[in-house]
Amino acid sequence: MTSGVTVIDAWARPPLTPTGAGAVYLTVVNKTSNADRLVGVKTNAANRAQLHTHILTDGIARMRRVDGIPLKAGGTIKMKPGGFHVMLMRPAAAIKEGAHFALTLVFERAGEVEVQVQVRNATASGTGGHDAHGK
Ligand SMILES: [Cu+2]
Repeated sequence: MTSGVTVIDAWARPPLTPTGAGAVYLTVVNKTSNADRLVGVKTNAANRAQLHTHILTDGIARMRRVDGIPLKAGGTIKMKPGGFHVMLMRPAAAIKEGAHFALTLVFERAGEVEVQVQVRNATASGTGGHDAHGK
């Protein structure tokens, strides 16, 4: 399905504790000439998935749930540590390093876009991967 809205570089951080929440980071690319809006997220890999952002309040980063994330015509949404992310509440035990799972993003205009998410090391920065450990 070529909706004109694609998702690239989707990866997840597994929960730091067995009962904790995981987070997904990805980049949405809008190749259409229409503005859109990311309004929801679905996955079988967690009890619940939510769109979150980080807000700096008095020097302390806090997470807050958002109803939607605007996507400009020809624009991108970059989800990365410290900013927008998909929060996985009570993720499945299978969410561990090296695994993959399916995530569906719901857009107001483009509809549903499914993406495969790669689970990386919890301490990975998001660039570099395993090789970044060596020095
Ligand atoms: Cu969060």
